Amino acid sequence: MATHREVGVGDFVLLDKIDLDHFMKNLEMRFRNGYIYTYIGEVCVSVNPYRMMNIYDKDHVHQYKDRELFENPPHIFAIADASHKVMRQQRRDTCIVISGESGSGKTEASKIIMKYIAEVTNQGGRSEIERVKNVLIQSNDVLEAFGNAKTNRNDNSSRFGKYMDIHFDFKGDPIGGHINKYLLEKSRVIYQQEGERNFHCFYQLLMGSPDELLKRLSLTRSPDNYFFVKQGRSANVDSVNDRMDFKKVENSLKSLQFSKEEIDSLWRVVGAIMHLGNVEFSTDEDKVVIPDSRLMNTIANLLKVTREELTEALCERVIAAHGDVMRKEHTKTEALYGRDALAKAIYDRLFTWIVDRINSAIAVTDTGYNKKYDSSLIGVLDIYGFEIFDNNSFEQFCINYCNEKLQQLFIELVLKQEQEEYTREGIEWQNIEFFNNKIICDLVEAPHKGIIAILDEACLNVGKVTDEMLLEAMDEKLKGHKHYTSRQLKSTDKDLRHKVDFKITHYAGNVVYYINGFMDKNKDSLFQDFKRLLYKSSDANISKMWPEGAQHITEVTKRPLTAGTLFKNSMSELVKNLQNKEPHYVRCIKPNEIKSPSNFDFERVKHQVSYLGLVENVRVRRAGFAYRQRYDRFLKRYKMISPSTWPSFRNGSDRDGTKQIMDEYRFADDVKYGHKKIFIRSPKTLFALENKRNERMFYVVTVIQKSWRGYK
Ligand code: AD9
Ligand code: MG
Repeated sequence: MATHREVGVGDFVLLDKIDLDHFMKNLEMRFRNGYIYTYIGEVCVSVNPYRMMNIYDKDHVHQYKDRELFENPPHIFAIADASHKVMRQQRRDTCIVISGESGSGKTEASKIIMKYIAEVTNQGGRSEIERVKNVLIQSNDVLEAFGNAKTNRNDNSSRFGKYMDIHFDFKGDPIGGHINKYLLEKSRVIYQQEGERNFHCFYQLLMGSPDELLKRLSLTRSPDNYFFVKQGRSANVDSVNDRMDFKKVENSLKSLQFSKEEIDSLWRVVGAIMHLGNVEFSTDEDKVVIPDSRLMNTIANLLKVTREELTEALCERVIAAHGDVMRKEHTKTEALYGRDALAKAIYDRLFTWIVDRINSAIAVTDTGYNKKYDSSLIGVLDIYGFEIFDNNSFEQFCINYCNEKLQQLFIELVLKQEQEEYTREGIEWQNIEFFNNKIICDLVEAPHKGIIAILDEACLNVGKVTDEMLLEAMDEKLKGHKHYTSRQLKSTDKDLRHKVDFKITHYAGNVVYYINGFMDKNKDSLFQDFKRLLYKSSDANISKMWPEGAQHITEVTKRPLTAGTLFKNSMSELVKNLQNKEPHYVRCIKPNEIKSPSNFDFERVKHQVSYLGLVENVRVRRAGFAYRQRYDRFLKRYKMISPSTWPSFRNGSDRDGTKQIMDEYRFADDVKYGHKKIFIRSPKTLFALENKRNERMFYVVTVIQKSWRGYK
């Protein structure tokens, strides 16, 4: 058994001294002794253990079910339970925001939360609820197969953002849900850095599918034969079992009510993409041609389009000018660009289609028990973590911006609002300084002069604006911004290697972005020809993925929003959505870069603790108060511990009743009385109150039992 010292404190608020040093000592001691969770009040700090922990079984579920946070050692189950309890008892929508850098354990945390919720619900064993629970859990396998990949940070890195609402009926049982996905990193379909892989599904298909399916898709088992999946030169990953995962995904697809035809379409699209990567172009009398017509046959068969039309769409485009329709042949570069854009787009549409299909399997129906209008929900946010690679492009820019937004939300909800509450309640308060990253969010998203706006403007003139010109425009508008540097502005900066690098000082560290490709990825355009081609596919599922292909070439389309602006809008919607719910936080920390269960890289962890603002979080909690509650609720819970308030308090307001209890127990020094709420400084006081309440409950139950016995 570990002694108290080895365990450290389970809530950082209880530290003797609050500074980075003491925080780190406590965190390290707990990690080294196998305690991966620690609270800051109601925030759960989690350190990735990089090993299987024996703390998620049924006994643990039982231990945490319907308990208060402080009644048990810190655990993510307690956060899930708190969220479920608020939702069930107060009928309020709640959310659990999981944040932390890439590989810190967010996705695992979200799965543990879902597993807990599945374990504690449906005690009545209703079959429809059981189905919903299975579907919610199995959707993970499918989403991870198509949306996760091995990166140099994490063998199972989420390459899309996921926000999942789980709806509950009045009994607190899950009746359905909805998944929102954010920006899939589709550039991975055509390119992977050294040491990385394409999305898992490609390797699962190659390694795990039966011979018969592989033959139908004209594929061979070896990833080395396919350009789109071999570039990272790391198809085999120790921690990943593609063969088994393929079976898991197939089972899950069936449970999610994908029909046989749909599953068939899905793998055909994945196969077609791999073949597409092998398409080469050559020139014949200045005309771009595809020498390998067998390959074209294969792809056309898989996508159920004609070989002629597929070849045409890859080698030329149809343009409409002044009402005339003309054909224009591609150059070889354009053809290659088109091929890659097509592969990315097909995959992206496939992923969207999969999410839509899952959503229809888990949709809350408006019949019988499952009435949407009286359901409440828990939202679980698991998004890609902050990341820095050797080469950072538009995707990292979006991912890191997303993490800035979440950090901003944390500051707003946990630090700022907390301070504002003290002011509102008339409680004396000393301000705590913390770094507010709003300035970085503005750098990216401000209208007209934020990076996304400047990029959008450049994209209006794609082809005319060069990378250098774009960077000049950025330098012009962002000159003097503390968090922005470019080579032009500061040629001595050793981080900036290329002429077209720029650097953002993010809340979590410096990231150098290579601007090459930003405009292209932001504009995200695809030749119309491809859209029409796929819309005409005789495969109804594929055709459905391309509705705009129905449009005639001469129909004028509005300029679509850019990828950057769409992402910015979706982030702003996400934040608004989360703000309307009672938030619960899990802050994940990555202990080391080598995926080791025993290595605690002190400096790396310290860096994360600093940028996450965790010490400030403790200060706000402690300089403030560990617990606050409305007087009416407080009295309802604790009135049984004093004869003057039990069974009801008649000598004044709820505030007077609360004061009566606290005075009686000599807790007055640890308490402040706000306008509507009581504020208790130390969790120890709360423990004492809870203990009294438990004693009293025990006494009451014993008396009742005795009286029953007498009755018999
Ligand atoms: V990313 O931003 O999507 O790249 P995450 O999601 O933060 O990242 P993930 O949950 O995928 O990280 O965790 C990375 C790996 O750490 C997992 O694949 C597990 O091998 C390991 N891990 C994380 N949390 C736990 C845990 N609670 N127990 C055991 C864990 N292993
Ligand atoms: Mg993840």
